[in-house]
Amino acid sequence: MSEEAKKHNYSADSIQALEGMEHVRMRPSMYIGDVGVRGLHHLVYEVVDNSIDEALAGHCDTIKVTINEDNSITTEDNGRGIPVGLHKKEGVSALEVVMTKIGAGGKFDKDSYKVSGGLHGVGVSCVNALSEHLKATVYREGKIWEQEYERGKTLYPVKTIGDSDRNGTVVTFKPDPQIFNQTLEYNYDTLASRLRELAFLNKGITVVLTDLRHKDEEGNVISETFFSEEGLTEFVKYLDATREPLMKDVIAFEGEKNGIPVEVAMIYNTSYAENLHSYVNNINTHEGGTHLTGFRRGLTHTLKKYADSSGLTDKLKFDISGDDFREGLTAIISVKVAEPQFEGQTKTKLGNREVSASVSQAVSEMLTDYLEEHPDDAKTIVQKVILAAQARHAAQKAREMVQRKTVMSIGGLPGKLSDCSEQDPAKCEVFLVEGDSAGGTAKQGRDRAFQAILPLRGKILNVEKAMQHKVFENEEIKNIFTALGVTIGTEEDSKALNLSKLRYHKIVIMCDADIDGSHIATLILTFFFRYMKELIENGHVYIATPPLYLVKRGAKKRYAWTDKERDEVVAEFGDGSKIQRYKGLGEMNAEQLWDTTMNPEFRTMRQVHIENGSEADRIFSMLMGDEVPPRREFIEKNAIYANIDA
Ligand code: 0RA
Repeated sequence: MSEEAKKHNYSADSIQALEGMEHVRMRPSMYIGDVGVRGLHHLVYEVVDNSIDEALAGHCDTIKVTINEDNSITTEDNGRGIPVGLHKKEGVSALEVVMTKIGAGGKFDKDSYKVSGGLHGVGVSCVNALSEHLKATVYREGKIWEQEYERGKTLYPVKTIGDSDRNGTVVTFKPDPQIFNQTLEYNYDTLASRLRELAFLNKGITVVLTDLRHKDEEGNVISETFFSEEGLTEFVKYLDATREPLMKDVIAFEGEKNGIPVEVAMIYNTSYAENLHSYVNNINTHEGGTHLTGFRRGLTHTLKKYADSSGLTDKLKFDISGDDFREGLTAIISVKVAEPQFEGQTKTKLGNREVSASVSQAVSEMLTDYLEEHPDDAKTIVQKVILAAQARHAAQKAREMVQRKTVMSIGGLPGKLSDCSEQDPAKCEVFLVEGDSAGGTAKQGRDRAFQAILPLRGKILNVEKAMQHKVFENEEIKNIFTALGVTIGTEEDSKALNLSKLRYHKIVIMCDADIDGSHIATLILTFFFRYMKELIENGHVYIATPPLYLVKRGAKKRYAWTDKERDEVVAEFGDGSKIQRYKGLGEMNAEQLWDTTMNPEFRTMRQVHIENGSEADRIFSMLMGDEVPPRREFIEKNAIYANIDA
């Protein structure tokens, strides 16, 4: 308690509440992760999670989220409504307690576990503390109740503003610019993919997202409704929409095992990628944990037993490894845990030991039944697993080759790499440049002290469609591995990257600013996403943004990155302006490339990060898979989906 507080003899609890709210404002990232784009969006998830809780308790079936014109957010649900009666201990309305007391968590009774939860499950009071203004409207007990706040401070006691026979909670909040200093603008797609994910994870709930900031081309309001009747089964189908399934049905399980609610859905497809997405209390556990271990164990066990008893593996001369059972597998594991222990770097790894057995049992049960009832599918899976095992043996050899080359560092670097002289990786950058000619320009233009250039020949291998050993045998890919100094774990079941010898902390993809260029950038990104995900997760991957135009008039010249910028420059320079459109990096000379794209003082680079793992997986499979039309449309619409300027 502060001295000031003691002097005024406030009640201990109200001081704690105040200090709690103030603490959130002083250390916001402790509560919402960061004060950038992520934290901003996290506020929405925090409120929505409370509505999801109401839905899971059986009191709510519709949640509406609206991005208002001024980038404030309104969420609305038809749950019971936040209680408004007198909170005995605090002496004020329960609504006020929920909104202004950190750790009140919304629910007062501890008997039901908090099933959903944001990054840290901190409650709406935290959103309130970080909003310059918030209004809570509660429909309950035949009346409409209201209270408003500024930066978490109550503006007036809870009042009634009318009668109503409905139930529910409406919260409108405007994030505080004093806290969110990076951006206050909500990204529709970011919210849409999280809300879609929530609808899949919690079937039967209707979630509506509306954007009132602008209209679409036809003048209609932008709005999407997410609703899933089948839950995870549908989620798997959605993720695999552009992959070719190996079986007709999604294999699914839903039930309780040792008191832990477990839901699993999976399907095999013809690809070589493993796509496991796991959730605990609706939180994506990027780093996995005991539920994922349980899934793997159950899967390997059951399939191994089946394969052995089927006789199909009798002639196999080598062991089948865990990985082989997961090639071409897309699966979602969702569990609900009363007191989840989150571990790991980003606190997204489930630590609760007991969960492993529950999931493993659920998977064994579900798979055993399925294999018995679908002998044809069972045979297809086993054959696929055998093929994977054979390919893995070939890949292992190829991988060892890459490894050996990486280990011998002297003379081991690829001949095409123009290395920098600096030795400290934290200060070094490497540009992956499309084509030898642009590579030449970049080599001349760079600052050789800390910038290295690795030219790549034309289109690099599409790893989405290639088997692992082909990937490791590919010259360009081998060059990337050796140039970066990255190796892959050789231990069974671990394809973990070893980044300790990473030679550059900034890896910059530099391609032409046209459709072909973005296709190549996407191929490289796909490779990083599937084979070096940790590089992206650790923020090492960037995309260079070369300008599209050079506008000249007399001695004046200026670069433009968009059509709008170009028009503005032309307007400023006036009649007689000459516009040069850069069709590729090759059209720039070394000095221009340095000035616009490589010089850290003036360039803008986009740092690549994975916003939503399952959505990223779906997009890469769509972009790089067999179906051409959705890919073309996407590339034309988005050029490259990376964000955040760096
Ligand atoms: C505290 C207790 C109860 C519900 C809620 C809070 C609640 C919070 C939010 C936030 C958004 N929508 C919400 N809906 C409900 C339990 C209510 C009861 O026991 O009647």
